[in-house]
Amino acid sequence: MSKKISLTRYLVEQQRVDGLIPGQLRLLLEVVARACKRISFEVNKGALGGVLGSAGSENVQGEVQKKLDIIANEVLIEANEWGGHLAAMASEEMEGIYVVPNRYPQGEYLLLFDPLDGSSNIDVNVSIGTIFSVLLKPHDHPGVTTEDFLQPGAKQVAAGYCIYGPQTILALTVGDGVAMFTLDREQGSFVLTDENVRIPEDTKEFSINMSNLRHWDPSIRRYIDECLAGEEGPRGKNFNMRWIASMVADIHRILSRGGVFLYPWDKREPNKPGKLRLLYEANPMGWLIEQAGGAASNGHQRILDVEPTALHQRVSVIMGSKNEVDRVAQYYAEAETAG
Ligand code: P6P
Repeated sequence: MSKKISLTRYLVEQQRVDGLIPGQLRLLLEVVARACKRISFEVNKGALGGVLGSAGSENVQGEVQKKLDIIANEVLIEANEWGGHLAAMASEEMEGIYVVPNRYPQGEYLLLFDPLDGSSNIDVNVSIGTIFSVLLKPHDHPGVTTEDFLQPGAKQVAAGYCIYGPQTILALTVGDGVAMFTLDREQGSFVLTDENVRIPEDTKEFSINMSNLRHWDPSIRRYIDECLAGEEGPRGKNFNMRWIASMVADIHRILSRGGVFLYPWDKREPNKPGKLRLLYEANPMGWLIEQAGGAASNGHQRILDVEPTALHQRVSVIMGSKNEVDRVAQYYAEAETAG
């Protein structure tokens, strides 16, 4: 029977070995994991816990909030505000930043999260998840402001997600590859189940919402049409398609077996670069994908190099198997050259 390595032991050993995880960051990650465990238990109650359905309110994005959106957000705030490792938090569910109250010690980290991604799937029992990103607060001034959060994804010091599916699995990177931990419900702890996640550079599986086809940029249309043309077409191979409408679930599949995920700009909202949020969806997922050997682009540049200008700004997302992401970027470049 192989020895079970808990998340705590993994983080302690990573801290001891390579110093990538200072004590305060290790504490923060353990608190986030405990909050995700609590969210998992709430999600699993479903109708029995009275947690399904709409909360009768809208979030800053103008989206109807589900009861579990609000529960998950509150769990993360309450779990993280007293520990002394954070200066402030930002959430998809809150318009402004949440500064740690004065009654608690202030730390040096900033925590950003989408507390429950894929909310439209909650009421139909399809996988959903929590996405989180950790930044260091700039040290050049006292206090903390919204501008402190506006750092490119390349500045993250930790990123991960917790997927609430048939298993509850935490995926994590601190810049030394991607590790995955499965929740052992009998012990109530996360156990290391994959410590070297790798994405194949090639794939035969793409992930996009096909109902938006008529709205896409021509470069996206060209890429998908070639996938659909199969082995008779220019790609010379047949493709499969998956779309779960939960970014966490689609990205988890890609980290587990390869693939390419696309949520590109489309002409339904021409003034918005895309649907997904840069700071607490695309950046953490983009770093995980890169750390597993994949690529993450907005079609024109590396997602982690995008300079943020607003807390809830959106971005076009193409991420997964490197050769497919590069091909889409090549099509955008060819279109720009052709003018
Ligand atoms: P659509 C969930 O609402 C989300 O933000 C992502 O998790 C998911 O990939 C996407 O939106 C689904 O969008 O337009 O297919 O419903």
